[in-house]
Amino acid sequence: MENRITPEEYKAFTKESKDRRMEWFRNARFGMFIHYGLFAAAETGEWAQLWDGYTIKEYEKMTEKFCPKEGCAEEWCKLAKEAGAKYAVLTTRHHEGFSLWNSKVNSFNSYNYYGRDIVKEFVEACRKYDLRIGLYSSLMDWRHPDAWKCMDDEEARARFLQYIEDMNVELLSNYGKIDILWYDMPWPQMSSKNWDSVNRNYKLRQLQPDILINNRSRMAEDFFTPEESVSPEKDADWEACMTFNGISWGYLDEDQVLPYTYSANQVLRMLRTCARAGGNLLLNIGPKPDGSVPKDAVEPLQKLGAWLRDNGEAAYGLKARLDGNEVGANQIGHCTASVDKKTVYVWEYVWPKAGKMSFGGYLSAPKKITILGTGENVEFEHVGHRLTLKNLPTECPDKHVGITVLKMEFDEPCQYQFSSYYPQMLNGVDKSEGYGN
Ligand code: FHN
Repeated sequence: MENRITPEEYKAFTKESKDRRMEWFRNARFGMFIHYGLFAAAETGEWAQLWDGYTIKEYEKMTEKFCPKEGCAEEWCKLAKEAGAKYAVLTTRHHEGFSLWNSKVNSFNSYNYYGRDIVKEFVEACRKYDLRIGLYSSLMDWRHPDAWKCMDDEEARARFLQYIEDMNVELLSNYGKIDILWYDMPWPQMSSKNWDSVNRNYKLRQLQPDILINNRSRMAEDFFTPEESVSPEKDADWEACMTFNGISWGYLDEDQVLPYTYSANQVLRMLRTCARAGGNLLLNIGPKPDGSVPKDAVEPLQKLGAWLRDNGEAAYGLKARLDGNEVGANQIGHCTASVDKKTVYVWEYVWPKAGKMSFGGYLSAPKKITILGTGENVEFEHVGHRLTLKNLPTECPDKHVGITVLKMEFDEPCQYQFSSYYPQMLNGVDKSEGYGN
């Protein structure tokens, strides 16, 4: 491979442009993951080939049931936009090894079977709906003859790494500007050295100088990817990727999976955690064999989008990366805050019917409190460390999902101390036990 680079040189190369490249991502907050592939036709999850024990030849029969309808990518992106997503990531080739584009490297592809370049359709739909574009690329492959031999056969490893690289070069050369390369499942190689990630990623970055690469080629790269749990990375960019049901990334029968499908409220709680801790949520849909969006996901996404259109200020954009007790709310709500902490957004999950509510621990008083979704002013008083909101509407002001955001504006950064009336809770408690923090 020409013009190789050392890990140290590569790190310096990516560091220099990182903040510029990451700016849109750090403001985006919410993306839609789309797991589409032959596995949709199995209707038992994207690992069907392995878990259900198909041989490669038997699994190829899925091509008979897989039937992408015209415009399916447009359906995904239209819904993503309506849901308030700012970017979308498509599985261009999952572990099954079926490429959703007109690949000259991998003949097992959607163009050769159906005359459809689905990656092209997806990219065009993203641009139509003003979504940033992410392409998912599985390192693990259940078809290629060298995919496992490469563990202990140097020639097989060279061939397999070249195969993966050549497909990624196609993806990053033939479809215009791509914003994210989303690697997945770096099996069987257990190190970036064995994947030759530094040099392969360096080559790909020269094709797309602004691209963001996730941490799944066994290197930290631009952002971490906690999966199926919204677990913030303390001092790094991160994106939590979540199924819509806690069971499968690939399509499952939309009627049977409905009881497990997250509600808009559950998704909003994930989004609030991301906004408070400086990360993104990549929420997945698993389209049906014909590419249709599974109906169990539609209503929650539509409600989510309606809520974000009224309250997105509390979620999108750079926010203070708050931890512990820097800024708080109460037991029935949690908050996010502007970077300068002069604006605090309290996301009240349950609305008090008594017409009043208080927040302890506020050492400073806001100059103004409004209901974000309606702009309505809120009466309040500040005595000691306590904010008491008065004459509140007895009906929940948010009509989308019942989560009302109170926007509190301060002249100076908000001064807050949890349990300020009981400082001994913080001072005297042995924090090693995890209390008082
Ligand atoms: O094995 C895959 C899985 O099918 C899915 O694509 C997720 C998405 O992050 N990644 C791998 C499991 O970590």
